[in-house]
Amino acid sequence: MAKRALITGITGQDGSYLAEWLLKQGYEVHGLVRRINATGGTHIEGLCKDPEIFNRRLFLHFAELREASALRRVLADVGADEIYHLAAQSHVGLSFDMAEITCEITAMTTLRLLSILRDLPVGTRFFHASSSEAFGRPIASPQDETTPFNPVNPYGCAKAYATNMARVYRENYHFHISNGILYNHESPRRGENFVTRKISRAAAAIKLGLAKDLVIGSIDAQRDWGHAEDFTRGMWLALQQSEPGDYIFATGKLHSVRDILEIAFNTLGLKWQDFVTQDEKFMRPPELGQLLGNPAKAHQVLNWHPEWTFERMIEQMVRSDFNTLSAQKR
Ligand code: NDP
Ligand code: GDR
Repeated sequence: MAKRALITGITGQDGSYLAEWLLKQGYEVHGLVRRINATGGTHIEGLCKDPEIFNRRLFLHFAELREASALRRVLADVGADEIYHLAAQSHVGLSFDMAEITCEITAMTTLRLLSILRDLPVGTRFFHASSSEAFGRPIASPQDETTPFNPVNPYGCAKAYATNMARVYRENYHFHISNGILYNHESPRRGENFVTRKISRAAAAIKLGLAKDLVIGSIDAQRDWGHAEDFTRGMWLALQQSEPGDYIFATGKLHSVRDILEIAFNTLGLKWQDFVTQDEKFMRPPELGQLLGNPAKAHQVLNWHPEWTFERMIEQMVRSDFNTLSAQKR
């Protein structure tokens, strides 16, 4: 019989890649959504329009993440072998303006789901999408699974809380719960307000004469950027192990926003210096310390190795935005 997986956040960047990966592995996939009839324009629209897949191997369920009774009903009805908890308010900058909602969705919903696990059949496996933002202003660099958390924004606080709760439930109830401590990962499906996609889209729009310039925050900011397809494969690998655990998913390489600008504009034969300016309103508080992951454990235990390079990923994003905007222009 096919294994059954439930994904929260299935309409997001990672949820959509994970759904495609699990379907390829032969799973029956269930997704939790907040608007049952509104998959149009989301990353799973294609899957939902495929009569071979939708309501045959892919099923959607409506539940408000703040309502424990609704979550409990869906989890009990689906009876998943594996639960991938990806839903979150995932924008760091916005989390300052929406601190309560961020904690409610990102932290408390994780606790709600963990509590429901107690009433599900023994053996249900649970993956929690944690974040490098829990390390915040990291006390060591690179970070590994033993580095203490030191969050510096509401989103990072919420992820640190949820990750620690997942550890508490794993240790006290012996559940198969794994945290993936995920560093930045991108793709053509990345939200348009994250820096990689903001740049790829702007470069494409400028090349097509649809925009004149790009205004961003710090061009010196550095991150450890990987590809979402690699990271979602890692989530699956984490749940295929006989023992649960925490894993750093990262490339182990730092790049700057300037590197993204170079590659993105070069891809279209442009010089970024001719179009890019900086504005305080996109600046974050000063970042002390480097968010750089050490993925040695995921390499050794999961045999997880990223297949995408940073350069190829940025080029893919730019080409994808260029094709989409060209079609819209026509
Ligand atoms: P996205 O922002 O692309 O997707 C977030 C998902 O959560 C969407 O499906 C969204 O649904 C859902 N969601 C958000 N708020 C609510 C809500 N109030 N009720 C119901 N659903 C909601 O995130 P990613 O796919 O990039 O990330 C997946 C997970 O991994 C997140 O938990 C994120 O915090 C974490 N993570 C991501 C990293 C990255 O670089 N991408 C790095 C580290 C951690 P809808 O479509 O309806 O808005
Ligand atoms: P991040 O991603 O905050 O790391 O969170 P984002 O792409 O927003 O920022 C990355 C870096 O780029 C700098 N930056 C800008 N960022 C944005 N959004 N807009 C700008 O104009 C801009 N200019 C410079 C930022 O200051 C930062 O240093 C992502 C999310 O996916 C989280 O959910 C996830 O947990 C972390 O990655 C790991």
